[in-house]
Amino acid sequence: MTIIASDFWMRPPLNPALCQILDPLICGGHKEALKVAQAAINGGVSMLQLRSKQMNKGPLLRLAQDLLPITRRHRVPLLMNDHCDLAIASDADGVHVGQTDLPPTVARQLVGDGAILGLSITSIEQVSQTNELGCIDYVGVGPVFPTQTKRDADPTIGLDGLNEICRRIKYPTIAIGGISIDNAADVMAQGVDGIAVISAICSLNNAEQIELTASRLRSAVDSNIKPRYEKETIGGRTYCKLRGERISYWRDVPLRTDRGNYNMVVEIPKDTIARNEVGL
Ligand code: 3NM
Repeated sequence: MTIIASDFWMRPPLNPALCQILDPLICGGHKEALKVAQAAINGGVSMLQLRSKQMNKGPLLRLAQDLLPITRRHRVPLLMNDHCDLAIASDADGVHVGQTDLPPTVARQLVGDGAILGLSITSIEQVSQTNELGCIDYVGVGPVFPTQTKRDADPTIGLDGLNEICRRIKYPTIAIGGISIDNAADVMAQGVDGIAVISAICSLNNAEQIELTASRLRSAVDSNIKPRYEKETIGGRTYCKLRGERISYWRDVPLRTDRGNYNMVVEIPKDTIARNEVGL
């Protein structure tokens, strides 16, 4: 891969397809974590999150600093789990916070507008207040299935819970918890934008296996992803559907922003859609 020098220092954009959460202790230490990260990226991991509940901040900072040349070279964003201070100190590309960490609004103030900010949500009850936040870039949703990796995980939401959250949340979604090559396609079928794994990759002990597993997971994501927004034309009007549900009118007005190009979608109240359908 050829990259130009200025790209090397630019923050890569969010690509939620396949998130590798790197737990250095599960990987076997600092050096092994670097090897796991390289092999996982070679296989198709599109974002990396550094997470350790046990390690001290000094060693975590050094690992983040050693990971950045690898992730930047491949234009894969590196996020810190929980710790805004480490994200800032290491110049990582963003931070992922949970429900008991700093509130997302405060995390955003700390890491700045250019950083990627993710938030974990664990139940349908958290959806409406999350939709009101203007400051996050994506949500991690789970645990979908039972997991051995997170001891204090909330109750599992299952595929049905995931499906309901995806239909109601307005942010890109990354499913997490017990995801492997065996269930990745079923998870994607619920309408998520990507998946996050720890043990499916970190527990493997050679680079070839890691690369192969990452590439299989990535294929499962790419071949099962559903379009987030779709157009539907009824009676001369074009509506915008979010994951199958009509939410607004569709306008083909391209918007160029520093986070990418979008089509403009005009939010309208649901009863207006209903009235239009019956010709009022
Ligand atoms: N967060 P594995 S589940 C870190 O539901 C984490 O928020 C979860 O590990 C959540 O892929 C989880 O090995 C552990 O199951 C995911």
